[in-house]
Amino acid sequence: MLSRIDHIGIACFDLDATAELYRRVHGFEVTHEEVNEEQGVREAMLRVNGTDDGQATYLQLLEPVREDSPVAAFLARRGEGVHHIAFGTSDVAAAAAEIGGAGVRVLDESPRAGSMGSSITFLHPKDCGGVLTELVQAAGAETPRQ
Ligand code: CMX
Ligand code: CO
Repeated sequence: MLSRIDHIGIACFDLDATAELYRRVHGFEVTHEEVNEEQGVREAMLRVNGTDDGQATYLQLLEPVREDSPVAAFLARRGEGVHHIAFGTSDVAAAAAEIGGAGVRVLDESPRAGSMGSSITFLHPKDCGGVLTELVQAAGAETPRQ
């Protein structure tokens, strides 16, 4: 049901400086940038492998755009670093229902808008071994089961 790693989310204070670090040190380029007001972040996607067809794997750099956002709280508490891991699925609502049914807290009542037209939801880190976990249904190649 969770079939691949979609992205790893990394919290940072300065998106442009961190993107430059990943370009210089790792050789990864920013392939997409957007602001997600609902999540309170400016984000850059750095494609690690694959093509933008819904099957690629990315690093997602996250800079808060407001103080009352989850990433701002994380940075204040823990500083910069890995914030979440995101698994790809062909049906995020079904995956969330199944995982929620097993007693894991799903943090969204229904899927929300994620990067590049994807649908996303989050699982509570305290129910996932200390790892904030995101489920992603990419736009495009992955379509919901009928
Ligand atoms: N990873 C692991 N643990 C985390 C965490 C994270 N990213 N964020 C918080 N925690 C832990 C804290 O360390 C704390 O643990 P202790 O009580 O043992 O110290 C506990 O969770 C509560 O922390 P908090 O600072 O009080 O945070 P909240 O409970 O207010 O919020 C969470 C935590 C996960 C519910 C909230 O961050 C959330 O709803 N996240 C989902 C949305 C999100 O993160 N959006 C940004 C990314 C957008 C994108 O990927 O597109
Ligand atoms: Co993410």
